[in-house]
Amino acid sequence: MTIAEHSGSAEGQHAAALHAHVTGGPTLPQERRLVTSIPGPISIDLMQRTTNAVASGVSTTMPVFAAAAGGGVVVDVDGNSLIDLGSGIAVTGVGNAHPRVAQAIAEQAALSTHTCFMVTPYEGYVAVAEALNRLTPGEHAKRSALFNSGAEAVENAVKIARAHTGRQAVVAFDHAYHGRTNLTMALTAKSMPYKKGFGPFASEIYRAPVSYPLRDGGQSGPDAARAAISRMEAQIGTDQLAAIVIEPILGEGGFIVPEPGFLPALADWAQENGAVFIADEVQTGFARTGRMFACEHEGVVPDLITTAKGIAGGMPLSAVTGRAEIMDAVHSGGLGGTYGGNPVACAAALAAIDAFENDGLCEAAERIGEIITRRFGELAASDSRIGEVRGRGAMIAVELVHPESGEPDADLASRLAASARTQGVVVLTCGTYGNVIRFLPPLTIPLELLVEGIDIVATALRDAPQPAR
Ligand code: PLZ
Repeated sequence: MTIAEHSGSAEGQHAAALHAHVTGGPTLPQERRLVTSIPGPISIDLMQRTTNAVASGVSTTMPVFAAAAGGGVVVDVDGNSLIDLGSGIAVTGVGNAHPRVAQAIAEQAALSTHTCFMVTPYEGYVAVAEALNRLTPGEHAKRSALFNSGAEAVENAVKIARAHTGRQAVVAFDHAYHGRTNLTMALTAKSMPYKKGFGPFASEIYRAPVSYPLRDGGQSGPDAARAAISRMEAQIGTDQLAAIVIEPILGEGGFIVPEPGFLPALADWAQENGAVFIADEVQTGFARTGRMFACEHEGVVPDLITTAKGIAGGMPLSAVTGRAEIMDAVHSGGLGGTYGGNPVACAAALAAIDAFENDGLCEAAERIGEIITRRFGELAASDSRIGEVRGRGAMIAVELVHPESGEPDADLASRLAASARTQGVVVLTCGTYGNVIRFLPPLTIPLELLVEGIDIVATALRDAPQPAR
């Protein structure tokens, strides 16, 4: 039996995926196909094993086990092919198991899986650093250091900023998300589920208000920045401030796009006062917003930029990149970690970065954004449960509200997401109030599949019972 003939079964899908990896040839059939109910019987069995074996604090969005993924689909162990509108939380921008990434991983894994850059270094790490120094905003001299996760990158950016400034205080914003480690929990704004019961948190972290156009009474960007700055001046004192950490679009907090002028005003103020401006582009980076980095939409040049997620096509890798004089302020041996910049992850990153630069993925992100924004923008005109459609490129959110009050409607968001998921669409929610549906498709998703996926979400919204008046 050929792979094509066999492709109805889970084994066949798996074989087809492996075949694609080895040959760089055809990817999985780009279709939504349900052959069982969701979840199917094999997933249900695996979920039972999960309950017995995996700590219950680790939850899953969908009780559906993946067997293979690529282009715009995730194929589950029961042979269902789901439309992927989440990219494993904004990671597989180049597409899951991208053939060139998979090939680079296989080739590097056959040569060496690990030596530790701090023991016997290897070229791949240096090449990733060079690529990041070249691609990130600003023409100044830069250095990079590599780590494993987004949280680890943010922690290290804070360490570097403190070493450089000799100051301790760090400001993060309302609705921020920076990770789950102790320092990054302190930076993260939302208590449930990230912080509850896990304190005490790292000290010398302060919070400032952010520009949230839907919910801050229509403040302009510069006005919102002035409010944040006066908070920082009053509560910290500018000579105590080591760094400002901000996501150019606040991701987990609800894809909040600050009003124009907010980010540049903060960056200018930080520079005038000797504080390090850190852009956390873990979620927004690598073509996701239609530019290589989201800061570029407003011409903001951060002192330090943290990256992860999209950087390596799904391999765990993260980085801090920034001004040479800030990065080099740390004493020798002050930064590192056993696995940081693992050679297999670096090989994956070099292949992924090549795809970001040469496969038209920024343009793809813009097209994706136009399609989603148009679809939900039209709906919003006649459905007052849509408070706002916002975002940039392939990072678009629909914030759902109670029409009368404008209050967040988290229940509607979770019902919509649940309905779409049982129909074979992987869709995520987010937001401080849990009332935001977010779209983060792989940038390689075929557009027909994207349209089919968002139609299912839009129809679920149309069919969701309106609240009693
Ligand atoms: N900074 C801006 O978006 C990770 C979190 C999912 P890690 N966002 C997804 C979850 O529930 O854990 C993220 C981010 C921004 C930092 C991080 C942290 O990146 O790789 O998850 O540590």
